[in-house]
Amino acid sequence: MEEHEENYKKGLEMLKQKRYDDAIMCFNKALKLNKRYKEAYKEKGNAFLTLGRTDEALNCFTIATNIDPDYAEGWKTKEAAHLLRGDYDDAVKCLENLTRINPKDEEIWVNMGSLMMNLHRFRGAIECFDKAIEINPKSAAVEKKNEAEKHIGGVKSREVKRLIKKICILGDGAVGKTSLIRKYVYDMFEDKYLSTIGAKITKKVITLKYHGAKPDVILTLMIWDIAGQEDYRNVHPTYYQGAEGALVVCDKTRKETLDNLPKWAENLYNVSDKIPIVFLANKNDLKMQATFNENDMKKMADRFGGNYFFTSAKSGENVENAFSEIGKHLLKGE
Ligand SMILES: Nc1nc2c(ncn2[C@@H]2O[C@H](COP(=O)(O)OP(=O)(O)O)[C@@H](O)[C@H]2O)c(=O)[nH]1
Ligand SMILES: [Mg+2]
Repeated sequence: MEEHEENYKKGLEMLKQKRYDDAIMCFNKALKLNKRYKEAYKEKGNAFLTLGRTDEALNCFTIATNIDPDYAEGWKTKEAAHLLRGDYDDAVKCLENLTRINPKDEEIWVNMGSLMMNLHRFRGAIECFDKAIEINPKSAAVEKKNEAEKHIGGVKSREVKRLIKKICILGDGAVGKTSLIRKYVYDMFEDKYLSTIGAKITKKVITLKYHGAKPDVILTLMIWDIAGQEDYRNVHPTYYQGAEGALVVCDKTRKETLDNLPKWAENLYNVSDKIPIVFLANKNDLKMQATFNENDMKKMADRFGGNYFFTSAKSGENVENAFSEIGKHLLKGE
């Protein structure tokens, strides 16, 4: 094996052991020996991405795809980096390259169409879905195309303002975060699971009508859910980056989850600005097993100037209200 390959292999091993800085060093050595080593650029980018250093990651992916514009893996990782940063238009461009490289890949067309839907580029989305349907007449794109067509029919000439905002949902394991999102949203955003940082993104579109006084608002909430590693000391900074609001959840049947709420909030504020937080005491349907009361919750929320709700992902109690409350905060500056 040549020396640059050896360093590359070593770098992969370091990645496996989660020694990201060491991995970057190995990839750098490999790249010194072979300046056009696209795989090494891609993996170096992945290491940066995992460290939350998205600018440097993007730089690596860009070099990799410049070296070889037909390098599909390079475009895929670049797309993920753009999604993490919320550069959705740039993510679409990566997908365009992937469709150029693999024009017969149904999944890429569906992904691109779905992303365009999120950006309210409905006509572009329909074109993508058509391609997917051409490849596979039974594609999931059939349903999605119908949805896109409905949007085009519905918006017509009224002026609308379109916004995309990221919020995240925090709290100890098993308090009901994922259940709350499921209750609120059915439209999973491509089930976009970002394994490097252990997050899952779900999309919900809310339309707010002002009846002529102001333009209507179509607000797309990108809801980030933690998957695994539900420990406030262990959350990837990228998870918080760019969020404009947060739901911080505890479980009414477990007092310690309430005691942990301030830690979640403080941990968030270490990375983000002082974005609005709404606190939730979930599982309010289990009245007999309650371990704290409204006063405890109010005291906690007051410390952070946040509102609070008692919710139940089971009965649906206050679920809509909790998300609307965050929505209201998000629109304040608009
Ligand atoms: N009774 C009741 N159970 C709930 C409620 N929300 C979640 N659960 C249950 O609590 C468990 C953990 O929920 P999950 O959403 O996975 O929690 P997460 O780890 O915070 O995402 C699951 O068994 C849910 O069915 C609720 O409001 N009431
Ligand atoms: Mg969960």
